[in-house]
Amino acid sequence: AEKQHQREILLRSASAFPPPPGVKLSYGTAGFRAEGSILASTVFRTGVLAALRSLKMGGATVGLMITASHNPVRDNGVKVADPSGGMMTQRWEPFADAIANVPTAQDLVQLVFDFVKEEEIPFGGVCSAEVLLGRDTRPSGESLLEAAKQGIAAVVGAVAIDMGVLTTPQLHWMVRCRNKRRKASESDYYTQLSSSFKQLMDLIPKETAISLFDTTVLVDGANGVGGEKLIELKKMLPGLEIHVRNTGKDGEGILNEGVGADFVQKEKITPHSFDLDDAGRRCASLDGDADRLVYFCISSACGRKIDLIDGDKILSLFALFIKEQLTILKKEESKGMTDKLPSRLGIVQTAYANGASTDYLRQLGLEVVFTPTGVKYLHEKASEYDIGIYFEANGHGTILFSEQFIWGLESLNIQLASNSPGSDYQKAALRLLSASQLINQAVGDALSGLLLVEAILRHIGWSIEDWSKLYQDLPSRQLKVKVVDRSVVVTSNAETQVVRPPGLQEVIDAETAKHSHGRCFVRPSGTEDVVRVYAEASTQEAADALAQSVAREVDRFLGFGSLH
Ligand code: G16
Repeated sequence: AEKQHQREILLRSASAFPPPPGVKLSYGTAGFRAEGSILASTVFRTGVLAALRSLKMGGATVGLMITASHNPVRDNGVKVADPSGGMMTQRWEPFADAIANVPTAQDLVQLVFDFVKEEEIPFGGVCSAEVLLGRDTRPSGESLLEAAKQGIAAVVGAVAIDMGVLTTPQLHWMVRCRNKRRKASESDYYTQLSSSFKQLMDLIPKETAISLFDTTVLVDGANGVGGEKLIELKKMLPGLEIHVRNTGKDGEGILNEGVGADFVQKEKITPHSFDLDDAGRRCASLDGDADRLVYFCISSACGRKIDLIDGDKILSLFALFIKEQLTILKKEESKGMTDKLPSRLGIVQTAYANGASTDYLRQLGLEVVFTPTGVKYLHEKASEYDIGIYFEANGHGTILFSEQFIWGLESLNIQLASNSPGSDYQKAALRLLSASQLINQAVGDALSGLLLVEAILRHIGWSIEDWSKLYQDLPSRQLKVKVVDRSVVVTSNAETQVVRPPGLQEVIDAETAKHSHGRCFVRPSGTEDVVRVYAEASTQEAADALAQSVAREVDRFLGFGSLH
């Protein structure tokens, strides 16, 4: 009887959300994305999926976020966060694709019942489920949220909790904390970030604490949710002056249009509201849902041109800091206490990482590994280490600390507090503990990343120029090509080689060979309807020429012939 009741509810609700005809969606790099106007059915169905995921995980809290992050304002999207706070398991992606594309409500019910049986999900009201909902500031978000709620309500026993307008990383953080039975409200998030930031500031060596450090950072909020949240957070951060621009309030501008981390990183020019008066200042840019962060500095003589400090350089800064603390802990004198601390440090990058950054990290003696694009892949790889630092060049990344490492560090801290309180070792241990509380370990988070960068720069006493000079990026260029069907491009080897269509890789190799230090790859985007082209070479002209010639080849193989 319960099953019949469940079947009827699901059928009735699903009938109210027919899928748009002729549209095929894929879960992609970071959930479903398309024009907001066609997504109601997809979001409804993702609501059903999220509730099933919670049931499968014994009623643990799952997250559902409505955002299209860096995409234009007309787009929207939806993705699911697993109980760990990370991305939904990839094992469920085929089901996500299937449920989004199944044509009728009857087919949907059948698909769900088959899946529930296969996955042995307690279905039909025998167990409860909980889904936290969040959305960014996109105008289509409100009605899509309603669709998500109805999808969740169509699963008997499932409860939706609307957390309101949030950054994507805030929602992931809340899911993670709730499942760890920790405080998980938005104000708890601000409290955790601000108190761990203050702890790090208190641990700054005296020599650098008194230096003439510029305490101001100018932040481009991408006209999205990150700006308003940062304004909340900054009230709790004495000693750091954060000036937020492009908050999206009062008609200040359009989400992600000429602003934001994606724009700054791809175009390498100033976002709106930044000009030559800001030359030499420390500037940062968030993306539309504040899961990406890049820094930049306006050089006085060059118009809108900037010195970009991308995800690779943020990663390098984090790696330097962590390595320094581990080196202090592993010094001869403290060996008896620290040699049991598991501390394998791993760095995870993608093919977009600037070659100079990988060289730099390897010169530091660090282990660097590569995965395909997409936080879900980097995160998974980074979690194999005691400390895993991952970043995409576009500014998406974080640091993961294993539970064993944190336990080890906590017990070490207790020992040090009684044996050598206030020693360098104890401070190093405390810095690592504070960093682990400051950085959002659920997912890359521009707000927590910004605070960690600010604390580390202050710790080392570096200006933005010092940081920028850590190594010199190889000139690079990224382009997008509109193609008829991007799914025909298949890549291998962490996306550095094209396997299909046949012949394309040979052409890329031939073009690349024409340039000194040339490197080039193409891959289908998982968030936009384009094929992306990345090229690197020893001069900017050569990187531009390589990217353009390969873009023309992509167009010749797969496109509309518009680049010829
Ligand atoms: C998402 C993913 C990132 C990825 C980016 C671009 O970012 O979370 O991992 O780098 O899309 O992906 P693609 O090149 O496949 O379009 P965001 O900030 O848009 O959520």
